[in-house]
Amino acid sequence: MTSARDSSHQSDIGKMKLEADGSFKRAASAFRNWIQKDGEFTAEKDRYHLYVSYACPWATRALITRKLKGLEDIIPVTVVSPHMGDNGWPFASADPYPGADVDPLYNSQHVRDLYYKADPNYGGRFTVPVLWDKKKHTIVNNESSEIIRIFNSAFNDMLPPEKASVDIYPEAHRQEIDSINEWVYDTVNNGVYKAGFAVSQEAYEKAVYPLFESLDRLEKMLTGKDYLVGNTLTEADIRLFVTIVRFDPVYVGHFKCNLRTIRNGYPAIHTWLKKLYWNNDAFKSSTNFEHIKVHYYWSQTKVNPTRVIAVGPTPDIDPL
Ligand SMILES: N[C@@H](CCC(=O)N[C@@H](CS)C(=O)NCC(=O)O)C(=O)O
Repeated sequence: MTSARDSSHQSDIGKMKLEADGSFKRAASAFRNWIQKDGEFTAEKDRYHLYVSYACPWATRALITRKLKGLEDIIPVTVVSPHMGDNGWPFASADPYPGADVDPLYNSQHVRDLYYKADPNYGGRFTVPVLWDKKKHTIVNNESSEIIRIFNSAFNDMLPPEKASVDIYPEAHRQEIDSINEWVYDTVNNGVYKAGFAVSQEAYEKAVYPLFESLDRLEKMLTGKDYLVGNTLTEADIRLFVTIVRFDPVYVGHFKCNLRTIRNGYPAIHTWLKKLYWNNDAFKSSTNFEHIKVHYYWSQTKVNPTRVIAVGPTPDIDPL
């Protein structure tokens, strides 16, 4: 169905449109359904499937939340190869990379095949994560910020009490979480991409200085604290973790975010990062440094045309 179609403008990051001033603007996700009682998509076992890349910070939000909530048996996961090329993200059948899986549902060769199955006229980008419905053969949602909120509550009736009660978006802290998410998304999560994808000095500097101002602000917030909000693990931590764990291995070099490193410049953020990673398996098991490094340095040929993968830093993350 998809082989004859030229979708390279939708999947080749090098053909991604930039703004007139050389800056990068991320497009909105297209599938935004919710899993809920009496809705089109209800909570069921053996109905949903999650497609991710270990390389992708947005997908890793979903992986971490799935583990924290104990959803492993309810929502199986499939991992793509980190070699995102001209046809987008490949499954292991198209690129047998260690740690990548074949698509167990349709034997798709690339993630774009799933998008076309969901909508033959789809015209957007073929991004991960994808939360898939096996019953309707379509995408429920491809926006990670919503997928993690779905995971947080939609399946609670089917979970044991100790997992149902895990709440990464507690009512009492919602306002604070939302307001942190807003500037962390703009200047940190997406800020590193804006710095890295900029093709003008001005666009780069407009991203990189606010990024480090936000890291300075986060450093103050995390001094003497294990979590960003209250005294509890929330989605604000999850959303920040996925960027910070990639920072020294990839963003410092590849995206030119090199005013400071986390390990040498931000002691409180560094301690927070190491505690989450080493003390909580949901974070460690969702982080694959090899997929991360290979993906960025290999796939983003506009930024790194030689595809040479930087070997450092060693270790990828310091011990506690
Ligand atoms: N807003 C989306 C963004 C997801 C996203 O951009 N994923 C990247 C990987 S890090 C991707 O799949 N890009 C493929 C492409 O743009 O062609 C989310 O948070 O779920």
